[in-house]
Amino acid sequence: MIRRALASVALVACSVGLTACGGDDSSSDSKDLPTKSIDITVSGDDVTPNGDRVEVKVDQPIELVVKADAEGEIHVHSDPEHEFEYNAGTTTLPSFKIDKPGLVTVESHTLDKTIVQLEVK
Ligand SMILES: [Cu+2]
Repeated sequence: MIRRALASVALVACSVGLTACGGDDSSSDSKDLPTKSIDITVSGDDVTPNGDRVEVKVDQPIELVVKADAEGEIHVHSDPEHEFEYNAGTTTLPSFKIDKPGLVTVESHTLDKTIVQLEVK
């Protein structure tokens, strides 16, 4: 098992984000849309998936389920952006929605890797 010190989040700049990290979920109608659950596994320096595209619908609730061997942080490059912390073990992150079509990157700021690209339609 690989052990490494967690890099400070402050060292990893947002690759495309221009504004400060964080932000609240904007609530909008999501009737009829089932929650899209995405399983993420973090092990040492590896993350799975690693850059895959995942199709979601506008305003569909998206839930990230993170299984990790160490705590870390995930960033969703939507507008507004979302930043989530997770612990070692399995963490179900609060669901979020994206209110316009486009490609939204979900990345690990801890590992500086792209996890998935949400193809919002
Ligand atoms: Cu970021």
